[in-house]
Amino acid sequence: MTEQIERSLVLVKPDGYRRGLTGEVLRRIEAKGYTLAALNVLTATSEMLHAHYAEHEGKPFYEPLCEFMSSGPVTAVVIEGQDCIKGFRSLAGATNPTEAAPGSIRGDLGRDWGTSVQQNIVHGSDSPESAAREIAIWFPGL
Ligand code: IDP
Ligand code: MG
Repeated sequence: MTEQIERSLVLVKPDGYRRGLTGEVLRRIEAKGYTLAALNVLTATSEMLHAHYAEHEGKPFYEPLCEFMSSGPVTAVVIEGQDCIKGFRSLAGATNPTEAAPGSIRGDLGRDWGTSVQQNIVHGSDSPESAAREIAIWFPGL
């Protein structure tokens, strides 16, 4: 049996960047055993974010989410490894940082700051289809 290489798009969100947690997130990804295939620090455009979060269009947090995500630099990362989509979602923990389990990135490093959008440090693709779609947005040349 050979390893089935899967790719996921991870973002260290502006809150994670501002708080100096980028290295800690990358450390956890590497310690888990996934590899970094591409990495870029950038401030995303509104167009990129509306495309990235298109599935949430119409929800009350959609516009605040796109605004928050363009409020400062993010680190976009393509990670690789067997089942890394599911594996990174597990490393990240539940969406709500108050409820995310201790041991997870959001559980250990995140909290509710009273903002309208949950600031939960990281994004991770939720399916192979989402990963392919998202990687094309953040790394058009890859
Ligand atoms: P995920 O990041 O765990 O996949 P999604 O449901 O895809 O969660 O939501 C995208 C992002 O939107 C979340 O990471 C979080 O920052 C924000 N978000 C999701 N649901 C809510 C909500 O009910 N209130 C405020 N912000 C939310
Ligand atoms: Mg999601």
